[in-house]
Amino acid sequence: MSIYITGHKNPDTDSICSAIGYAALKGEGYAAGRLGELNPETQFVLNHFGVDAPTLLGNMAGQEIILVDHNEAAQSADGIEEAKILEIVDHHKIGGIKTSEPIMFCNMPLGCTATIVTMLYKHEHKMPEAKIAGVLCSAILSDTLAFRSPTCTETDKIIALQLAEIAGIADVEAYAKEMFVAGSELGSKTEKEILYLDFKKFESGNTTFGVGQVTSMSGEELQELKPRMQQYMEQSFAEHGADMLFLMLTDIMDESTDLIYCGEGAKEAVDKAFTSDAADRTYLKGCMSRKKQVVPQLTDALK
Ligand SMILES: [Mn+2]
Repeated sequence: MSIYITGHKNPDTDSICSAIGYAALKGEGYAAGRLGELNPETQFVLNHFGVDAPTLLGNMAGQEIILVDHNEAAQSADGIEEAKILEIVDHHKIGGIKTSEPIMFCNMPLGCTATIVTMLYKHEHKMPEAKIAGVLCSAILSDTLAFRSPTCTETDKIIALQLAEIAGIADVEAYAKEMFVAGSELGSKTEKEILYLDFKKFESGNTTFGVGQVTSMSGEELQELKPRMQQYMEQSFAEHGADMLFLMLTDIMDESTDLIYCGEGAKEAVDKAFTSDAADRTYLKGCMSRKKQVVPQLTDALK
């Protein structure tokens, strides 16, 4: 019987891929486990590299277990309090798990657990085989938003690029984009669901305005969405309870936002708020933050 290595419940790509990568390093007697269904992004990664999904684990009471990408009982397997934790490899805050004996506990403030797993390979003067390198690299790209997240360190980037080379990922940027597109489920959502994915209302003077934000790695996906959302916002305008509606279509790869809007006075507000040189005044290069780069400007313009 194998000792299972598992990430957290509601697993993300790092939780699944770090378990797979660490089980491959540990070798015979160890297997990767998971505590929930694979999300579409992770499914894409495993298909891409031809790697099997880890075993779905039940109650782990009385069993030996290794935790990756988490160290809190609330996020872990049912029965974890009665399980024997052998090791923990993680990059989160220390969350209160106690053990009765000393264990290998490797926690580092890096962007991804898969980075630490790769460091453990290096510690044994090894590197993962191609398909394992591929899933570990994918986890780093996922957790760091392809090196764009403020949590990403130089170490994450260096290791991801080393793994990419082993895995034969020629263009890391292009691969990350493909992975994020596969993982975003915008295609299956209604216009209303998309508008309310991340939507907040604000007030300035006597004007109530709503600003939604959709973030995507795919400029094409956003351009397809643009006319659909414009039409939906105009048709359903009355039901949103705002004088103006704005929707940020934020392209992570291009580091820009395309702003669509409707409501009386919205165009004037946009013209006043943003001094974009682009022919289309709603293309905002460098704009990715609603909180810092859109709401204060609109608030001022509407005063
Ligand atoms: Mn992680």
